[in-house]
Amino acid sequence: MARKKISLIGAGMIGGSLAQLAAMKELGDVVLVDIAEGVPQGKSLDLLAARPVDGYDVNITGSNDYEATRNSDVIIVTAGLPRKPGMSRDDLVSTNTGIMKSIAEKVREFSPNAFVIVITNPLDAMVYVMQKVTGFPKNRVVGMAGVLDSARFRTFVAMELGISVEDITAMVLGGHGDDMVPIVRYCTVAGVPVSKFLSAEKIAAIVKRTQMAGGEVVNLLKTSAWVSPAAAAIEMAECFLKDKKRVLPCAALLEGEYGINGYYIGVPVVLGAGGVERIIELELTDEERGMLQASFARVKELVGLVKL
Ligand code: A3D
Repeated sequence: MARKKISLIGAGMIGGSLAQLAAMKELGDVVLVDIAEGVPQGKSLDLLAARPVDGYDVNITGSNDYEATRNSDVIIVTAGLPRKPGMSRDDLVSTNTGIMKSIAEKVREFSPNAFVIVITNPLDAMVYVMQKVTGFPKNRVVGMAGVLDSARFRTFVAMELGISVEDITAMVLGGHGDDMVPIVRYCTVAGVPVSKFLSAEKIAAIVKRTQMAGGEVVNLLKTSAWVSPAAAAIEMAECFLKDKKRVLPCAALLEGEYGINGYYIGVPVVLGAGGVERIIELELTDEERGMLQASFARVKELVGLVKL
């Protein structure tokens, strides 16, 4: 069986971590593409030299040319500018729209059958641009945010309780902004609602920290997180490549679900070989629905700034 091909557009901090994870998990051959000359080539050479030590047999190529990505099975896009301290995700819209548009044209030309995962911020707008410009069916273009936001929620609950992160499940919906919607009712500790373990005040504090977690890292590191976003996107790629059919919160194009039409926003989806195979419509309380609508209003505003 021929190896799968995973192309990473953007060989910066997240791109490098994606390459390492994809190679170590032997998901397929890895191609790193970036406009910065030498960077994708240098990162791939570094990773190639780790193979004998870590023991994995995939090819890793770095290039400034999209020819190297031809016929990719999976494309993960991180190209763009990261957020700097004090910079909102909105500031990034116009610059990253231009970048995303040029990449989408190359993706359509070189890998017309690929499953595309977008990470570049502002996420809900950038994944929208990718789908519009490629014209790919909605099941093949998805945004990574909810897996990371939920992982952050799970991390903070686990830290508070001193219980394994593996036993905490969480579901963060909505746009990837400070008004994202962690659904507390669906957060469990080995299947038991988290409200049986933590006070309402503690939970509220964890919700707030989750919503601001991206900014917390930016303030500390002066740039955005890269290890956890990469891990989250690789989990999504793995679902597609291995047809796992896992239920993960992802930015998916809604066509009436949750009362939203024609926009990408974070919702639970089934991810398998068909990409986004199904969108799961959870029953929400009035309060949760209100939070989702508020988050959607922000997404709509961001997408309104997109000029294609
Ligand atoms: P960074 O290390 O700057 O890497 C971005 C790379 O993109 C750089 O190497 C650039 O040279 C490259 N690039 C710029 N323009 C192009 C182009 N036209 N074609 C190809 N490559 C190009 O950033 P990063 O890896 O830390 O972050 C990447 C993106 O992910 C940013 O937009 C972040 O805001 C975003 N991000 C999203 C999340 C989510 O949860 C959605 C989390 C963390 C970061």
